Amino acid sequence: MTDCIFCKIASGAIPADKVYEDDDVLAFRDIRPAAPVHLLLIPKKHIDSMLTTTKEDEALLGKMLALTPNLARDNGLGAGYKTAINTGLAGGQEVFHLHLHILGTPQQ
Ligand code: D5M
Repeated sequence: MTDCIFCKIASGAIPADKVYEDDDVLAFRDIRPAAPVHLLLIPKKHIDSMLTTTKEDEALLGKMLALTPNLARDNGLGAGYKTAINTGLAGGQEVFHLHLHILGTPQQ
């Protein structure tokens, strides 16, 4: 989707503070952090929100969730972290490209 900001980040058309990338997903720092560490994990493929996922997205969604412990550990959140997916306008979603928030405070 050409007017989607997260598609533009995924394609490299606009910059982001990336912390992880592979063929399917990308993680980068949220520009409006709500915690000392605040990452966003997105599929590279455009999906509007959880409201528009299909059965064929199951493996991708599972991969995203399964990646969160390593992403958290690599960014100082090995002791624990919070995940959130805002879904739809009524769910507080602002950017309509599916993303998983990973938030936390590094422990000493
Ligand atoms: O959260 C959307 C999140 O996306 C919000 O926390 C700000 C963040 N955001 C928006 N634009 C950017 C760019 N360009 N880089 C990094 N982070 C960004 P939502 O769940 O939709 O409410």
